Amino acid sequence: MKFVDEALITVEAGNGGAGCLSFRREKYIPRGGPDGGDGGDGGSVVLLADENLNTLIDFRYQPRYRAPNGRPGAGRNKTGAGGNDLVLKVPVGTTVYNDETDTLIGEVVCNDDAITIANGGRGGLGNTRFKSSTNRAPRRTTRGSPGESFKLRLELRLLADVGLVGFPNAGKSTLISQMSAAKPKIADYPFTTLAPQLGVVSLAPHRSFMITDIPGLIPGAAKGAGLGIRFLRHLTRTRILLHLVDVAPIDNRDPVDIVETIADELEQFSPALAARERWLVLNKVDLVATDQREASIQSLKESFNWPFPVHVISGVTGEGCELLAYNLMTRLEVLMSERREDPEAESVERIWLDRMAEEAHKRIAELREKYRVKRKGNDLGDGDDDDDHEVEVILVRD
Ligand SMILES: Nc1nc2c(ncn2[C@@H]2O[C@H](COP(=O)(O)OP(=O)(O)OP(=O)(O)O)[C@@H](O)[C@H]2O)c(=O)[nH]1
Ligand SMILES: [Mg+2]
Repeated sequence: MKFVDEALITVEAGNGGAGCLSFRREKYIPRGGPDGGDGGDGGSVVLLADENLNTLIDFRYQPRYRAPNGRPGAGRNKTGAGGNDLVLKVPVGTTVYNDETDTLIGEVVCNDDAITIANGGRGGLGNTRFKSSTNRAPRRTTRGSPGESFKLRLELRLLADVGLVGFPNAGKSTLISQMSAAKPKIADYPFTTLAPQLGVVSLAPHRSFMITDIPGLIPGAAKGAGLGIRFLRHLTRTRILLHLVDVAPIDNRDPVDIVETIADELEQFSPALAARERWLVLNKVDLVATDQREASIQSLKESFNWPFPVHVISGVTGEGCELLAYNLMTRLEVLMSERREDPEAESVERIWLDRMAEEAHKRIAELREKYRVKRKGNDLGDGDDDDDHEVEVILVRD
């Protein structure tokens, strides 16, 4: 299944049915009064979150949606049938924007969350409605009002508690496969991961959290290098970031330098995301000779002078992974209960989430525009598919 996290769609709600002009005609009842019924309301277009979905691919194949019109009213005061709502199922975590005004319409964050994205038109009034003491035989009716119609942009941001960032080959996918049941592709070349992966880290019944792995970042990612920064959007709903770094890189680059490079890219993408709680994870410790391990890790820790927790692990041997999972779970529980019990903490978190969402939305829109201009320059048309990757994505939830 192809992972698509953006789609442009056009939605049209149904028009209201017209009101009816009719008079009662019955044997022995001369000049029966008006009996024209109202038109039915047009169907609305509704987004419904479905936890079984995890891509917006279907909306790429079918970009137009129209809900049925309401039926006209009829004689004998019969109201026309309403048009049924058209329900579009989307993955949990989908946000919808009006593409023309770039305004946020809403988002669905829980299974079965629903939002009406285009309201159906109201049915018109039949002539019965215009009966009065001075006008016993009104010939007036109204037409139904038109349904709303919009060009919308759907954006999917995955919901996870913990997000992984790091250079390609840092070992992100190895770690997610060590901690969860997810089985992402792992290889010793950069950009093995082409689309976000999700995994559930389960410590005990009712003690689990979601972790997401995104493609690696490289210098210049904010300007579109490598797979770019567009996948960073999927970290903007996480609570803790894990910044993974290879402590023994093949090219002997300085890990401190590597981490700073990524931090710069995060900052350019979204200052709010860059300021989020980000734990440092020193990975591949098994590659450091045992007798030098303690000293070299200690000196690395000192040069980092990291403001958040630092963990030392090996994704391959599993060393340090259990402790990392345990500490993450404990911290997430503390953060969750703070949010629940302290309205102040809840509102700070909401503001933070909104800022990250807005910054991510803006940066990705800028990148999209840049690609569009570039494609036009190259005469390649300006489709919306510049961010597609023909990849297989496996989202493991359990
Ligand atoms: N020795 C050792 N090798 C590791 C460790 N973690 C990952 N590797 C190796 O490093 C290489 C890259 O690992 P991945 O998990 O694919 O790295 P990634 O960060 O997901 O890379 P991208 O998807 O390209 O961004 C693979 O060959 C892994 O086997 C570790 O703790 N120790
Ligand atoms: Mg990977």
